Amino acid sequence: MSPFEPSPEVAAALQEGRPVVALESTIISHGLPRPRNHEAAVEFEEILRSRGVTPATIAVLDGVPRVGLDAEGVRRIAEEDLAKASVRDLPILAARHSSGATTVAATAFLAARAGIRVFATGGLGGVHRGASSTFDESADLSTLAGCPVAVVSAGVKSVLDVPATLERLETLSVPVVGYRTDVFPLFWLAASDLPLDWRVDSPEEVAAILRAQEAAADGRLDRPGLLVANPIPVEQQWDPAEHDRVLEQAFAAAAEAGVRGKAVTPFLLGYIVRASGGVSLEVNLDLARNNVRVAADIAIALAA
Ligand code: PSU
Ligand code: MN
Repeated sequence: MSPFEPSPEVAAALQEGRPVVALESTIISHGLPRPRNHEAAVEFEEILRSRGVTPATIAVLDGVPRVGLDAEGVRRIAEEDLAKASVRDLPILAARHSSGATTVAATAFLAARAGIRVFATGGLGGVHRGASSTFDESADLSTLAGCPVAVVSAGVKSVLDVPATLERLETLSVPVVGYRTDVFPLFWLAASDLPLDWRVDSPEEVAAILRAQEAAADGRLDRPGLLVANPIPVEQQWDPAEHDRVLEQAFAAAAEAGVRGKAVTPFLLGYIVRASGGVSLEVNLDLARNNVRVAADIAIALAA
């Protein structure tokens, strides 16, 4: 069995050197409520197609890692109760012929092996608050250290320990660039007080960095990716006071419910959507669309 199966559309685009952008499925399956999740999955693909970029939504269906889904595959990731699958889960799903929605880590892993160099998501996983005792740090970080993919993300969610996440990315030698920003963005909010070393202002600058990374790697594929931190435009961000208030409630609810491990992120996201009266969901969709657009521009620059 092939380790992954590119769709005919994705295979043709890669073969011909046309731009391709990978999209993850955990955000659809576990990060957004139904039925908006299906609309979002379709819309992200449409944004890419409207710019001449081939979408490669990635998921494991019936044991086969799929790179690029058809309409039925997109429906399945939105409507079925799929396992949340990180890199370590891929062989288990394959052995059991099971399906799973891929996290940023698993999506980046499969994208890199398929030859896709640009990936759009909402927010990268990171170091959870309290990680110094729970050890809860997303495999998104360590995986990016060994997968040559540019991940366009609106930073990481403010529910995480954001300074610790940036420290870990430094330790793992994953470069971080701010896209038209000097500070790290906070998912629903455009800016944190955490400065970044590097700022880029155009997709061509990102493409140049990706080419330099490739040139420096001597053909190796087990090399770091790139985190492109792309803030939501400030006029679209969530009200910061409301954000702080709802987050505090969400942490209290998670503690009370005793949620742990990989259930934490979906729990907090679901709670926050309800407690914000849906406002956080609209912001989440806006920042994800914004990331898809920037990823398209980068993929086009890279293919040029
Ligand atoms: N951030 C979001 N929405 C999400 C996720 C992150 O705003 O749905 C998902 C991504 O798939 C990410 C995963 O890879 O959560 C990280 O989960 P964990 O912390 O369990 O590694
Ligand atoms: Mn975790």
